[in-house]
Amino acid sequence: MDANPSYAERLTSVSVFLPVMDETESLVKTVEIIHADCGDAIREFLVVVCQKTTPGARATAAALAARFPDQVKIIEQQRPFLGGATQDAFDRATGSHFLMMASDLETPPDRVQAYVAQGRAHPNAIITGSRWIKGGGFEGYSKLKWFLNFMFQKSFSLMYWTSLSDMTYGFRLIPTKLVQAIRWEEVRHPFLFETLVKPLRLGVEVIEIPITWRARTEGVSNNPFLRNFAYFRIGLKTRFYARGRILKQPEQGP
Ligand SMILES: Nc1nc2c(ncn2[C@@H]2O[C@H](COP(=O)(O)OP(=O)(O)O)[C@@H](O)[C@H]2O)c(=O)[nH]1
Ligand SMILES: [Mg+2]
Repeated sequence: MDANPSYAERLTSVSVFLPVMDETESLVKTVEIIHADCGDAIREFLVVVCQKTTPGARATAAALAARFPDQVKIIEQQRPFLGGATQDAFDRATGSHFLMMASDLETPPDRVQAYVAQGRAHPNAIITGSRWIKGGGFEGYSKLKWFLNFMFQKSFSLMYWTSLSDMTYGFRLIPTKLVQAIRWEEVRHPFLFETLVKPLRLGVEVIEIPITWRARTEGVSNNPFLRNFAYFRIGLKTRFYARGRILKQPEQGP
């Protein structure tokens, strides 16, 4: 495969993606913690709401936008589901890097400063959270999901011949130009996996940092259990894609 162009020479600013369905206190806490820990590095918080977002969550987002008018931007989602919400935010991001996370505290905001530090040291890489390496973990995850997740990670790390331990956790920092160059397909949760396997196929460096996942206490998941099996499709397809099918624009010849 050809060498990749550089997607970011430096980390200058971060666009933080916050999708919202039913989060209120969790959303406020997320923004407050990131703002206090590494506010200088944050260009914007892209708060994405959709038709199903509860009135309480919408009011909370509006109050945050009033409190942090220069940073909090509210986006009305056009494409469907979580993957669609992320893609809508990709189109609007102006920071050098894009931070994918959630607003339900299952992507702990007090770890964002670690992403920023790693991103500064490795601006052209993806920094991704791992629940499977030393220092990371699961709290309140179902035993069955834990086992299936482990098997899934092992199968795909073999298939992609990579030592990565967690390819499905949607807590990751990616150069914005990279996410804007890729042709995305999934609109539901498997999109979280797509944002890892497509860059991997392009040969982008991926660095893991340990994160402990803790089950949310506010609101409910929007990903029913059986939908987890849909993750296979994008993983299998992408494994055999050539570069030209992953990128939006064909690359210029030498
Ligand atoms: N705007 C928007 N946010 C969503 C959508 N689906 C999920 N989210 C949010 O994305 C985050 C992750 O989703 P969640 O349902 O917790 O999935 P899980 O953690 O994989 O079970 C949460 O903060 C949700 O509120 C969606 O269709 N639109
Ligand atoms: Mg969640």
